[in-house]
Amino acid sequence: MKWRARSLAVFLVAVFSVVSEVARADVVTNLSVLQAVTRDPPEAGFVADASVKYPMIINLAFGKSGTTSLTETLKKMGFNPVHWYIGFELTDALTQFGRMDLLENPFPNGRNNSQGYAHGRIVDVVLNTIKNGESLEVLSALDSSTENKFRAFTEIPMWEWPECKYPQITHLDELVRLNPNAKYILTVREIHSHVHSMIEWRHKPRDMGGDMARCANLSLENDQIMQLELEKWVTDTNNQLKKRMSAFRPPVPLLELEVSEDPISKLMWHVFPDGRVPPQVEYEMKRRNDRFPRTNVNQKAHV
Ligand SMILES: *[C@@H]1O[C@H](CO)[C@@H](O)[C@H](O)[C@H]1NC(C)=O
Ligand SMILES: *[C@@H]1O[C@H](CO)[C@@H](O)[C@H](O)[C@H]1NC(C)=O
Ligand SMILES: CC(=O)N[C@H]1CO[C@H](CO)[C@@H](O)[C@@H]1O
Repeated sequence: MKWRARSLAVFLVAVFSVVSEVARADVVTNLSVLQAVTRDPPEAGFVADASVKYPMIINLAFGKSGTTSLTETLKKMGFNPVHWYIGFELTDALTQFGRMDLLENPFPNGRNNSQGYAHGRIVDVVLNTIKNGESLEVLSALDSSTENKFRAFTEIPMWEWPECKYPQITHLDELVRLNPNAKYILTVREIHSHVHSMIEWRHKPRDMGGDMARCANLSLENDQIMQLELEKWVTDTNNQLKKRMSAFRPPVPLLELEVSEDPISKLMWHVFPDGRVPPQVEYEMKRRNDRFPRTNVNQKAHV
């Protein structure tokens, strides 16, 4: 906890210069009082600094793990995040600056829209950058107008059987190699409710649980069996992912984040380890009292 160490140091200097004759026992007493103050509010250790740039955040998790709460928060903080759907802003920017190639569907026999492009999924952009050996920073670098945009990727995988796309697992090595400065996170949720929520996600043309089970070669016999098999598959896959992340040399830090319980500051210490944050980040942490939004803001179908 660097920030606490820092406030301790500042306090000690103050105490010894102002009241140098103070007894050691007194310092200890007063230190504990001061620490109680600096811990509350929890974001007190962060310093707003307009010169701080937004690092890139990449979430390696599957959907329905709290990605909408995460997206809403990062949006307000100014990361201009991309959730699973790339939206008009990025589509327009890619078109305007001559990078329509990143919108192509790299999946053999993949479904295209009427213009011959993929369905506006960020997963295709991710796969295309990997194929080209490019960093996802290329999206921010399109033009000075996109400089501070598209700094977070909150949900990458897309299951649209027979298209099975989850590059954060299948192409993890390349993704990490091409994006060495990104801050990697894994949103997690209690596994039973996570998988249940995926299976409930049946809104044509998407069937998240069913398509995921097909892609992972699991049984589709009935929802109960699918639930159990998916729980095991998701658990195993995330465990393998964590093992692979810790095996990189130098190690690549991965933050597991439970948005229903963890404070926003847990994510922000990972993203801004020295505690200096863009002012909008500090403002949003305070405004939300350091909590991610808890209501399920994602009631609408992924269509
Ligand atoms: C979809 O478009 C890509 C190029 O973006 C092409 O290679 C592919 O064959 C097309 N798929 C179909 C089914 O037409
Ligand atoms: C499912 O089976 C296909 C065909 O054998 C294979 O290519 C694919 O990798 C399998 N998927 C998983 C997640 O194991
Ligand atoms: C330096 C300082 O503020 N010392 C105070 C620490 O707290 C005790 C009471 O707990 C005071 O008596 C000291 O003056």
